[in-house]
Amino acid sequence: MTNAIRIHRHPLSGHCHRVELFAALTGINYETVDVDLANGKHKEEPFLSLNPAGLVPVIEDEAKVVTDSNAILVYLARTYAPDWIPADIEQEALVHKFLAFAAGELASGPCAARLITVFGADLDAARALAVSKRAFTYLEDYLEGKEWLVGDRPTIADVAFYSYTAHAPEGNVSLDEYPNVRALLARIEALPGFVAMPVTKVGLAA
Ligand SMILES: N[C@@H](CCC(=O)N[C@@H](CS)C(=O)NCC(=O)O)C(=O)O
Repeated sequence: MTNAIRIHRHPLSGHCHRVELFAALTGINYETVDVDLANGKHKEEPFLSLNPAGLVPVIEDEAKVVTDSNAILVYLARTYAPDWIPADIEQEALVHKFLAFAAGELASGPCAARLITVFGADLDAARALAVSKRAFTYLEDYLEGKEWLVGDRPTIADVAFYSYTAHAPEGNVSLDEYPNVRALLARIEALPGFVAMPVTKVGLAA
């Protein structure tokens, strides 16, 4: 890597934050480029040439363009921080399971709940809260006796878990009943290089 990686993002997007967090934790040289989602800049050129899906985050690493937050985590880890994906195949499979969990349950649970309170999205709040409860109940049980989601050190699974979980209260999702989940958040926040996403004072975070 010679030049800084460019992370095209929105500063209040958890999908974008997980990419920035990973770059910060691993010492990858990066700069952020804010995309004006409110004025639709992600649905027009030149952004659509980077990502025809019209979604942030996107990274540019020299001539390489990578889209989708979890795909970006895999790309950055494989290229610059291989310790963050386990070499053991069963453990790697578990990492992919938790990336899918972040793209599934966490996206339709706490992420959706927060889209309603932070951005006024027209989504089903009751469903988002129910999905969140199922997701965090599962994680709470899974994390019993564990320090990290996979193996004995942080991986990209923990990074993908972090942003929408930490900011769940903004979407009226309480983490009070999930001490193991909160302990994992605290472990991630204690890692060298950790960067936070700004808190929006809405929901239970008001
Ligand atoms: N699967 C994608 C989802 C990304 C995503 O939903 N990005 C949101 C911001 S959090 C976005 O760009 N929304 C703009 C829109 O839907 O028009 C990823 O993981 O990167």
